[in-house]
Amino acid sequence: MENFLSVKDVEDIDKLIKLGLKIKNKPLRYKNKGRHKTLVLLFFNPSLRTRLSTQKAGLNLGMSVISMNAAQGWKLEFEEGAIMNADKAEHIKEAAAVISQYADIIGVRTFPSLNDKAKDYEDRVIHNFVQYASVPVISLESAIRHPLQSLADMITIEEYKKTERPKVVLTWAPHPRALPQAVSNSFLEWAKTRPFDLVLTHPQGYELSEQFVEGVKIEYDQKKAFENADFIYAKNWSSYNQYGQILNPAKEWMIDDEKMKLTNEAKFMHCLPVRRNIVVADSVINSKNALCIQQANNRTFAAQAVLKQLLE
Ligand code: SN0
Repeated sequence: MENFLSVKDVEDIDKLIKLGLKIKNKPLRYKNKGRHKTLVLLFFNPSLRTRLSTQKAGLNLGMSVISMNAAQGWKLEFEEGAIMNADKAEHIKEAAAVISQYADIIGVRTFPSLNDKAKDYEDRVIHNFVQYASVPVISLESAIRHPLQSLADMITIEEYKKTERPKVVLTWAPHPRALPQAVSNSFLEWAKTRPFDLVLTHPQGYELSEQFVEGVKIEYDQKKAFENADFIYAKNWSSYNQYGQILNPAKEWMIDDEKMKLTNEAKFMHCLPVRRNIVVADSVINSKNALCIQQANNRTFAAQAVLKQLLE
């Protein structure tokens, strides 16, 4: 693996999931793998789980970890040929090259603008880091993907599945703010490669980008989608076609007990942070079938599996 930006960077997905589970079983198994190596994590946007779990993953491998809130420093210029006479103090070309002098691996977290679809879907911040850094780059969530979250989700499903081919449903859920499509895009991209009966359900107007939904079964009736499901993965996203907008609040799409009763005693999954009683009813997220905390725990082992492969 050269960089970790999406599932496409992974040579053997099954092997990476198994490695995550092996590490979970004994987190300090490779505790000297990263000795005298430095992991630099740059956050252009806030993070709780990604920051702490990736930091812990690096520490479990013996790495030194430096985290930086990049949004608080000066602004970086990404435009080729820019005349830099405004507020941007440094070009990505120098910044990525300089950080590479201190880091053996660079992690980058960035969110989309949700205004300019073409720019967001170019995923320029992360791709520019790859282009101008001289060390491997790992996505800590980019404008359009969140691969470490998805790997943790695949590890979690592997742990809790009761059949060889579980029915896995990604359902849109309501939210008061316009959110990125990154978690959902990535979830589909990873889930498609797994032996799942995969179903996507959302209200009309919340269709995701064709590059992520290609080959995925879409069911507009949420209740029908839930029938016999083994895993319900809930996530809000703003519209892709009417880019970044909340078209229809669709409050009736909240996940509640009545809908969960239609499933095959499904496990409930969410990447967190979650708005209780908007996205999901207390009774569902408080139940023994909710896996959110286990998902968050698996973030460490997902990051550790990826860092181990990058170190090699
Ligand atoms: C982010 C998102 O991409 O949807 C991070 C997910 C890992 N979610 C939020 O920012 C939620 C913020 C809120 O106000 O609830």
